[in-house]
Amino acid sequence: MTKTVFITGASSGIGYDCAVKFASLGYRLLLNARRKEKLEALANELSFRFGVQVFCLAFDVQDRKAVLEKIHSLPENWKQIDILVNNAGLALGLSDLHEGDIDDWDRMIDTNVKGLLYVSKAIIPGMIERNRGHIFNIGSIAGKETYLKGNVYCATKHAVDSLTQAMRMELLPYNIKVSLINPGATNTEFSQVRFKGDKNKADKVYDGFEPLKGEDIAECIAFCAGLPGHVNINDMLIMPTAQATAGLIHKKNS
Ligand code: NDP
Ligand code: 8X3
Repeated sequence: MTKTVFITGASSGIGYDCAVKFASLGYRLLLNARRKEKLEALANELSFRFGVQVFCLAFDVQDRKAVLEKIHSLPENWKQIDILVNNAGLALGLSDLHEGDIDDWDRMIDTNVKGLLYVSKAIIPGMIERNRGHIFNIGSIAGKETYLKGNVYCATKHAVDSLTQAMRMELLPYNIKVSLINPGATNTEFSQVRFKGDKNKADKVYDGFEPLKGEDIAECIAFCAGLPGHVNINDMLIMPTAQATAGLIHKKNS
């Protein structure tokens, strides 16, 4: 039977490229993000290119009521989710804690941690019932290391690491795989969001070296998803060749 993958944050970047990759492999797609028009454009493109079924679920993962209502009211033939990619997330700002914007902290915590929890809570019971499933949580190098001025964003990604370990232990009796995927610098809309639309600042992040692309991460996730039933990748750290640690990037002309 055709497998169904649910991807949060599919309107851009890593989530978008995961949607393309899974569609190319013949999966049915449930796509989430807030920007409905972007999701719909992607859905049309993928069903046209790959002949796959796509269902769009536009909601904000921070909105607990919307998450539970939208997922619980999925049509019967879309309820069996085989793979969940918990990808929606963001960084806002880059500053010392004492100079940080509390609204930015709330949005990062509400999206990266609470959003991931709400979506997981809505989807895991079905996986338990069916005694199968695979959950991918998108962590980060920022969840393995803490870097200067990254305080709250790094804390949210450390929380994703911890929650992934918790899920893996709890879901062990139910044959559910749980994988943590940790990208290093990946050129998406991430830095534009972090710097609130300042394209110059965002572009500088990726100047002078070759960052990862969303497709690189999608490729790794698809590899993990395609392994035999008895094999799970618990934790994958994927870095640009030019990046050794969160803060150490070898840049030309620097
Ligand atoms: P993008 O900004 O390109 O994509 C983020 C996606 O998340 C968008 O589709 C956005 O859609 C969605 N999103 C954000 N907030 C919400 C929300 N509240 N509800 C639903 N969807 C939301 O960035 P990336 O692709 O780079 O980021 C994807 C994940 O990868 C994030 O968790 C990020 O932390 C992580 N990551 C990124 C790295 C990088 O260097 N880029 C490195 C390591 C990890 P919309 O705005 O339409 O809602
Ligand atoms: C995104 C990577 O290092 O810019 O998680 O925080 S980093």
